[in-house]
Amino acid sequence: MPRDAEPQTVRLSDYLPPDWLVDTVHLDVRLHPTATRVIARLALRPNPAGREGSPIVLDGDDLMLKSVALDGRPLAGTAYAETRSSLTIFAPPQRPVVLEIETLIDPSANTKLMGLYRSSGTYCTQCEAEGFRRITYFPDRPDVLAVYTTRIEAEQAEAPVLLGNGNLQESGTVEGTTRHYAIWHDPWPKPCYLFALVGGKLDRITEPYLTATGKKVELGIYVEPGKAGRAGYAMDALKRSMRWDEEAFGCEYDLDVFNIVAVADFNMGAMENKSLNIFNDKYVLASPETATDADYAHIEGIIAHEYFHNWTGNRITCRDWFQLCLKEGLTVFRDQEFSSDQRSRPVKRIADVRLLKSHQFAEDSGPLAHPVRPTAYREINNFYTATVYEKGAEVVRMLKTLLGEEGFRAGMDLYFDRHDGQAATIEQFLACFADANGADLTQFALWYAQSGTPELDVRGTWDEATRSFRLDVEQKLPPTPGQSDKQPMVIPLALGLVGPDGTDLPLNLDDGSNTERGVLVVSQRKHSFVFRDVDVRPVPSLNRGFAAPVKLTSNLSTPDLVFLARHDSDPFNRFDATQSIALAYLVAATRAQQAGASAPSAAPLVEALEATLTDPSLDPAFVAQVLSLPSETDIAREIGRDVDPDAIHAARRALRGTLGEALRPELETAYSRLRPAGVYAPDATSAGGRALRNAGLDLLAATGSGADIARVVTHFETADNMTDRFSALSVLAHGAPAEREAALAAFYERFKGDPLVVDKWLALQAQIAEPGTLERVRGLTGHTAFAMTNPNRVRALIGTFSAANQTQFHRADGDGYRFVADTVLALDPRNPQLAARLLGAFKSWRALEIRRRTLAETELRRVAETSGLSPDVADIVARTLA
Ligand code: B3K
Ligand code: ZN
Repeated sequence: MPRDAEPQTVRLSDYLPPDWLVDTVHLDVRLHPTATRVIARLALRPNPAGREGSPIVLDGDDLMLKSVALDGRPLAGTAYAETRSSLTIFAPPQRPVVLEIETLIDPSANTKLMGLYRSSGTYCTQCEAEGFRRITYFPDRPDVLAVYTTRIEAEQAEAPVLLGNGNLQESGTVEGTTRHYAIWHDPWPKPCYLFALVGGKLDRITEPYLTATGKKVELGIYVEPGKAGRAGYAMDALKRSMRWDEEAFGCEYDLDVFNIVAVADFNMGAMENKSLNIFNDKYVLASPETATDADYAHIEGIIAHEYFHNWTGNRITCRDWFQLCLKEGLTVFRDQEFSSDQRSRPVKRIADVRLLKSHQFAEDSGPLAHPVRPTAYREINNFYTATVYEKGAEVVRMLKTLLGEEGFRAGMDLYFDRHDGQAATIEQFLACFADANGADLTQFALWYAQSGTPELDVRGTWDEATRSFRLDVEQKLPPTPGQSDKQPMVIPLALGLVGPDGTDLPLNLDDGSNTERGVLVVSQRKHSFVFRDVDVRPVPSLNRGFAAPVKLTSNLSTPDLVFLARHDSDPFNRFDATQSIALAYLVAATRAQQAGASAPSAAPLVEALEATLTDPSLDPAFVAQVLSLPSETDIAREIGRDVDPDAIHAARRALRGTLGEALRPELETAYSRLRPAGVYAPDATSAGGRALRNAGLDLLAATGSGADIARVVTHFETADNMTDRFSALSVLAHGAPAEREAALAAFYERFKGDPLVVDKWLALQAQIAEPGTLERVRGLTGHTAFAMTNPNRVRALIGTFSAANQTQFHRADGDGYRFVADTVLALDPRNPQLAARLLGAFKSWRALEIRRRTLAETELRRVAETSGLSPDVADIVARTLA
């Protein structure tokens, strides 16, 4: 078969509409472990908007072509051509035609987990972004929308459950055989990336759901046999998501069934296939004994996210993959809002901003930085990034901040009205908000085009004589790969002026305007605002709620920050004030550590934390967040260059001990006060109590005192839920070498039959900040609990080591880099997506001190020079080194 040229860079500017459209797809899939037969009948017609007289060009990958027929007649060999990645029908009649293609595929040999594959024997599919071409030849692009009918056939014994998209039309046995079939029909036109099928031996739970207008939907969650008892929380989250979308966005479900299938082998979290979501079982299965509060929260968020795609992604999809944020950023925003409404809004915002900073800010300040809407890609799977998802969500949030609640909802309503059934673009999305509000969003659109985190410097001065307060604001847009010169952005600066008694002063601008909702709009490089009638010196509370995803600097003093930590009416900024004090302290302490000098005084931080811990009005979940210090990567990012991870770790560790000692009475009081009554419940209030107790336990143990460690051991041994048990185990693993091994062994013994819990055990060991960890991790790759073939195991052990163990991944001898590079190369031939993700751990290598930087570069070059790399890994390594 002719080879294709090297994969080309795909550019947004080259977009052309498809030459042929597909109206209907009839698939007949006869499942077989190694030789699944797929017969596809495609009703095609020339696209009036396409190029006249075009051949029919279909994508394909790893398919064995058996036959092609056009309008019922087999095609002569000269009428078509097959390459490894395409099937071209030359000179088709320029009118509607029916193309019938028969192919064979081998699901058991599919280790990429894209297309049709098997997970613990269950047949399942993953088609986004370009996996459908591994099932049959097809125009595999999101702007080709078709109505699908799928007949699935399998051995009854092997796959008693057969699921497809849409509603079940017919099912039965195949006469004279041991096989059976099911026919599913999905009336909603969809792109092929939303196609799915499942066949296997699965248990299920079902529940009815009544939509807002009274339509009955049968909800089903399918899991591996014996695990149905752990699917209840996911079902509950699904029902709450469906109700919320009706109430918050007027979005109602549109079919008779909605199914979720949980599988153990999955490259990502979950997938929003129309009416047949397929999930990594990690985000479905939960019980108090096996799942932490954080697991419950993730399950709730991801169930919601995939469900919300039904409207933002499925009913309105993307014109091309450059528009990925159109569905992902928007749907992340929607799931964040859902969780905020279900739980505590401030605590959810804090958690989201922590994630944004640790993942997206890090990406945006390194070689992999790219705009929310990229303009070119070599491998689209490498663009399912924190920038597209998390920053994409922030951009939608800013739209809401700028337009207000009602204006935002009007824009969303118009978007659903105008584009239902279409494959849309960011321009079309923004036009809905502009049109619904009479707003000009031209400059705002730069958020989709310019990469990098904007820096906002804000200087406030109070003038007693004129009773005015002046804010001088300057935005800076640091250069990022391919973008050296940038234009000023529209930045919503949400703020308050906090008076000495802690209440907000009125915001009257000197031009007579009143700032609506406390939001200033910064649109120039330099911008000044003057507030009048300010009788007392205020402390400005800036970027409230983290309304803009920027790096803010200001002339606030440490006492100002301590004041805000005590008094700000905006809970996010109360948290953020303490974090800023802690971050400044940790940067100074790291430098002192490197210089062999003594650590600075932690008194202001202790004061802010004490005030938080002793304020009875505060939610324990919030207090726990305030107590949790900036991470080692946060500190590294703040330092910016010549980073020494060992010094950072030492400074942070020492501070934890200092805080444990200084806050001992308050922490001990919180620990006893929040002792749970009753049985475990995963709700946000109960989880908040546990979070604060466990944060206290951790800080107290950081003092190293025997009594504190003994308390942790008791906590571990008497825990009746995974949250407490695993928190205690973490404290022991990180801070109590003498107790560590026995606790780890006891934990493994108890949970060795449960792969998802064993993942926690693997991940925890990979995080230990000690020189022996690399050997431990290498050893664990040979443990019976580990498998290089399962993405969850690889991410738990090696992903955690590279992304969450700063001192050991960045070992000064380079062995950490070597190990991860070796693993990437070993994984790449099997599962390129997983390998490329792992390689992402090198993204901040240029910020390291010279010795580590050199060692990291050596390993990256070794990867780059390896022949036969997948496009996935080749692309990441090339951009990381560029
Ligand atoms: N849309 C999928 C992600 C697909 C990733 C393909 N590499 C899950 C989600 O974002 O909902
Ligand atoms: Zn998504």
